[in-house]
Amino acid sequence: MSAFDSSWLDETHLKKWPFSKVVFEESGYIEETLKQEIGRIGDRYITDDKTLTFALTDRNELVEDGFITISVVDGVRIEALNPEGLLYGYYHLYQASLRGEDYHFDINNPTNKIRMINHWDNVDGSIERGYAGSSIFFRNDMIAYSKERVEQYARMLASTGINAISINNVNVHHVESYFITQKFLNEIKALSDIFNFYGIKLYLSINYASPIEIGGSDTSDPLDEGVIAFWQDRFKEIYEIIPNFGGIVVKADSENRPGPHTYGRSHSQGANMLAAAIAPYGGLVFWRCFVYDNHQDWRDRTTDRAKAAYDIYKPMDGEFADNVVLQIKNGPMDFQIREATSPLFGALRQTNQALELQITQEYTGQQWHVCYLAPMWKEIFDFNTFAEETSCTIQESLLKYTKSNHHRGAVAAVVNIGDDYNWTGHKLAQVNLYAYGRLTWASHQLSEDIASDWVKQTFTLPADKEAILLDILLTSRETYEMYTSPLGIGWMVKPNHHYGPDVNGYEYDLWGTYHFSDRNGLGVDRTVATGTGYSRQYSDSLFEMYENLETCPEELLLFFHHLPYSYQLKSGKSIIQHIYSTHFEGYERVVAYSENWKTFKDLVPDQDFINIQQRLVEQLRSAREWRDQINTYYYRMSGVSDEKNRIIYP
Ligand code: GCV
Repeated sequence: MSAFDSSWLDETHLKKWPFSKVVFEESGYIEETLKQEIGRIGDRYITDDKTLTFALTDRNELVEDGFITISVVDGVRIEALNPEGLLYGYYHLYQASLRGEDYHFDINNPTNKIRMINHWDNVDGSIERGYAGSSIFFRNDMIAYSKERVEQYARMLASTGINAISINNVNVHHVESYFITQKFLNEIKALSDIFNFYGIKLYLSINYASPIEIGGSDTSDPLDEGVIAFWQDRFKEIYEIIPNFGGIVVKADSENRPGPHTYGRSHSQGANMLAAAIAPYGGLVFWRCFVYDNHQDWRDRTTDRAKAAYDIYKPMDGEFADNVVLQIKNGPMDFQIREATSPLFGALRQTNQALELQITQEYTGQQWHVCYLAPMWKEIFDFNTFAEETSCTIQESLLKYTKSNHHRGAVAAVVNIGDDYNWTGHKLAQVNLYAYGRLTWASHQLSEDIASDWVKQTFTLPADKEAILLDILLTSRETYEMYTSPLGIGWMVKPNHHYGPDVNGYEYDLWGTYHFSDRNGLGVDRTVATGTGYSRQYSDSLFEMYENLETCPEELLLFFHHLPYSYQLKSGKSIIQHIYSTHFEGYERVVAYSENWKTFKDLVPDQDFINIQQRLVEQLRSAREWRDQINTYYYRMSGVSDEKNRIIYP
């Protein structure tokens, strides 16, 4: 048996596979991949003597990577514009077979062109914000991996439509700075080949200060000729070794990382220099917008971290080169369980942009808590930015407001896998990786359907148990939100590692993540009228909605307003009562999850049963801690008792 599980692709779950014959009319390089994939199924599961045909086509109803499945007399034809499309078509059919579903004969085009995974893996084998063991690529300052494992990973990604991967942390330390040199490039090429086999392009995160760190220069000024020559040389060599290298991901001037600001240069100057050097090879520069002052003074109520990215990048709209993609986190703070969406979406009109999501559960329970993230991601994709006062969702803005059509639609996410047997630490966290791929392909799919597909492909359960598991997944995000920080205020986590409650952990720190609780109330006033003015970064209708207490969505009330504990919510409850009730109820929900899971014994493999059970024990312990610390803190602050007299420790 392998040291890792075969995830949602396990062929032993096959309910039917009617194809005894496969015909490749024309399928390009992917023919080898398809043969290998079909070879895994072998003859064991064949139920009929139908033919599966693969053919490249020039149908104009298809876009790149899209596919069409057609019912024909002797079986099924899959057609696509490009080889990768055939692979996606195959996985579509194969996964339907795993679920025992009838094939839908339809056209399936992806919405986004670049569907990317970002690793935060370090070459010593550790993973920044990783909760599922060590890196599957690196160990002891070397590239070291199991080929079988990386192949299985590439399959998993390709089966959901992922077509791009960056393999190292955006915080690029000393040894990793050499990834772009002969020292590592041949080994990286071998990794790249594994991913290419599944239609996935490899990218690297680079150190902006590489000319100094590894090039013997005394500057990384983007306008310096030596610096320009350094990068030209690097890209020349990279592309000689890895001809279809995807490009680079850059974290610059962010959380103490070096960047163009050091030299008084703008981010467009910094990014465009790299873009010019990589352009001859068709490479892309993913430039992250997670830039803010991380040396704030809590005494100063005018500086607002949430405002930083818009203040920096909006004035540069239109200045970035055609092959630069600005990578923007979904919210203006940092992957909280609830925060507003970044005002850059809809505001940038002439800039290629990518939405950045976080699959790894840094602030959402670190893969000890079950937290199905698809419902949150759907809200983000579907969020109406009201750009130009017309309806325009974030997903639409990714397609509409670009500099170059070539890169229309890009989404990236920080992945949640490591070398744990089940990839994600918590077996149920696999669903987040699966759902990310599915939503990045087409965000109109329902969270329920995606979760249900994952459950069906992963376990074999009777209908009533399937419904229970689905209910756990679908309510889990709300549950987590209930027992952690209230009404969009976020944070309140223990500093540095970000796990577990610590109401004031960051309150007097320099990271700009405050809640300003006092004896009267709590929340961050981001209004124009009396606060930091952040609300003005949105289009007019959103600005008015957030600015105004009556129309501000309640789940974000404390993200935008500082309010008294007595403030009455639409439910009729005061804020303080809402805090108490959600914390008690959230905890009770976890009690129910644990009780329900006990009934899954013998219905799922022992290893999975025990894994999930142990995680639920920890989730329960942690949820209790959250409940009691938050409730006690606000009881002490406000002096108000719980209306229902539940236990709050004084
Ligand atoms: C890779 C947050 C995380 C950091 C991460 C950073 C980023 O601050 O806590 O670990 O660094 O985001 O996205 O660059």
